[in-house]
Amino acid sequence: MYCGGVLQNCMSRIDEIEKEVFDRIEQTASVDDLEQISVEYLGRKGFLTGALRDISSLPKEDRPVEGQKANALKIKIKAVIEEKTARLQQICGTDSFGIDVTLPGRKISCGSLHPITQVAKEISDIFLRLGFDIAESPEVETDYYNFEALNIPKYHPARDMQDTFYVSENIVLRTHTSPSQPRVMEKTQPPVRIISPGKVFRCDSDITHTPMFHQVEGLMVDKNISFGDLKGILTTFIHQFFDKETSLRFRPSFFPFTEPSAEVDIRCVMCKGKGCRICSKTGWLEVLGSGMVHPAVFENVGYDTDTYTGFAFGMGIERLAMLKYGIDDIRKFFENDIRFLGQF
Ligand code: 2NM
Repeated sequence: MYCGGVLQNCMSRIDEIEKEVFDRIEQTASVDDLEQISVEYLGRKGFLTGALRDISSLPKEDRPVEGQKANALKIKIKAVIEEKTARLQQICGTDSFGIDVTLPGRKISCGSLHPITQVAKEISDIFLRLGFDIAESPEVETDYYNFEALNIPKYHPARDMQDTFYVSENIVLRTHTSPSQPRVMEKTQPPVRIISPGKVFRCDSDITHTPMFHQVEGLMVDKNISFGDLKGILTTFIHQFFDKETSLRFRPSFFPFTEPSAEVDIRCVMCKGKGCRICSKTGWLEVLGSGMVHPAVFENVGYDTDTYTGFAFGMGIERLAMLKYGIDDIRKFFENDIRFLGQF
């Protein structure tokens, strides 16, 4: 029976395609190859598309059977390629958008406390363990609490426009955290044991001074409080904040609000007393000011100076943080460089 070249050709081509296409799919391990096979067989100029087109030249009665066969094959090739593509993408970790889902995730940095906040907390914790409470007060303060109540006289250089930020004639940005102390004493009778951490402001700016910095000041008032109590509390503090081997000395000084007054020095943390640039060759570093509260301060708040005595002290948080961590420029704390801040 004459079967015609076209029919013969077309039927054998579909069978042939079926035979070879699945072998090719089976043998490849690449998504790109699968894409290529898809184009070769199912694309507009593909083998199977060509075979389907040729069906129109078959005898009418054969067309439905051949057409179905070719269409079924087309669907099957498509499904097998899709399945294998998905499997390969899963193995090599690329999703359908080409994103490699096996890459490690990007780190979400969660931030940390500012070193000054950390050191303020460390200082506060030491005094909290020694029985002190925390007393805070306004950053914008009256001339009375910032100076007058603390026995700082009208002509004192600290009150000069050059040193203090004036908001108005009688309102200043506090130059120390001491004003919290007459504020507390006015309202509470002894015993008083408080520390006051916070921001303070002075017209000053160089490598060791910023116009805003932080202080912790402390006050202890009761019957029979002596200079020995001051030495004991501050020695304990220094040994806990630095380390137990740190030597310290109390050096006579002057503050309007204390009498007698003493500065506390520690052995230089850099040269251990040999003398270096950090301690200006003295072997000692000044870390805080202190003294027995001046009777004039007690009179201002209505305390009986025959019954009560007390000591007070003050320290700069930036300075302590710089000494503890070996930081040479105070401005680093305020530049907000994450490479610096992230180290603490
Ligand atoms: C210092 C040094 C010495 C101090 C005194 C007072 C108060 F209110 F009780 F009088 N508060 N803080 C004081 C004493 C502060 O800072 C260097």
